[in-house]
Amino acid sequence: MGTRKNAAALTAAEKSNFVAAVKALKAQTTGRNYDWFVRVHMNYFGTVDGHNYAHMSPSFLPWHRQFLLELENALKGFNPAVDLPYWNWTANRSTTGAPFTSDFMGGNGSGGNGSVTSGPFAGAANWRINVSATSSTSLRRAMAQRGSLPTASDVDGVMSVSTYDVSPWSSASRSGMRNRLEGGLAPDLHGRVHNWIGGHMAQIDSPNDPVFFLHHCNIDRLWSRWQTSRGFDAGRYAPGGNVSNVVDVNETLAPFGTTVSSTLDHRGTYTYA
Ligand SMILES: [Cu+2]
Repeated sequence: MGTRKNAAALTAAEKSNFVAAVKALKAQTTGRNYDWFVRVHMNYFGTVDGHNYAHMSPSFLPWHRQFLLELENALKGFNPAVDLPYWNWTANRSTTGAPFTSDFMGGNGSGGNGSVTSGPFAGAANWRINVSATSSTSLRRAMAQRGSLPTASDVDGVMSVSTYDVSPWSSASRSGMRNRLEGGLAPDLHGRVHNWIGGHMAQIDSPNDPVFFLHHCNIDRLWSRWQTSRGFDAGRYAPGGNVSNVVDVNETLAPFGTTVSSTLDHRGTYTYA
């Protein structure tokens, strides 16, 4: 059983182990390597076979939960002690503090939307962008230029919404927790953070930036917090069935082959510290 920790609380060894495993997955040349995860996120950004599996739909949360779990398992193949850390952006709000330190995620891009200049992912020689919506071969960030990070009271407001999701089950849903957490509805906890980092994080190939996984781990932690107070059972997901083109609780999350219901209770696989 894994324990996912706050990135700001990791030891030096935990940080270097995580970076080493991520780089080993990037260097893997076959199978589900790092770039496979980038490609899957790009391919599933919009509609596939009539379903919005990954974004702007109820299955945004279970799809990304499974996406993270499969990457975490791949990292554990290199070092079983590695767990995904989460970035709590309500507490760590600086472009130079955790997790953006030179021993972990590295810092900002240079200039307006330039290449990251510090840390293990700076420059194409250290971290080459191979699968992308744009032509840059080095990781780019443009931090703190677009919008602001959500606050703890923004989070509390979303956590207080008891309905998981509502029709039309999209970015047009006018109430429900999921759309407020994902970003179609204020206060938009998830999308704002992508835009605040900018660069690759603001594109459909956002997993090219390893901080993607720390951000989504925090989104998953917030869903887990919501589930902790309301239940991990299938009845706390919606829709329960028979909505065409929407992934209901018993349907399969492509391309993973797991059902939504199998992702709901993660407590036998990992917990949050
Ligand atoms: Cu995202």
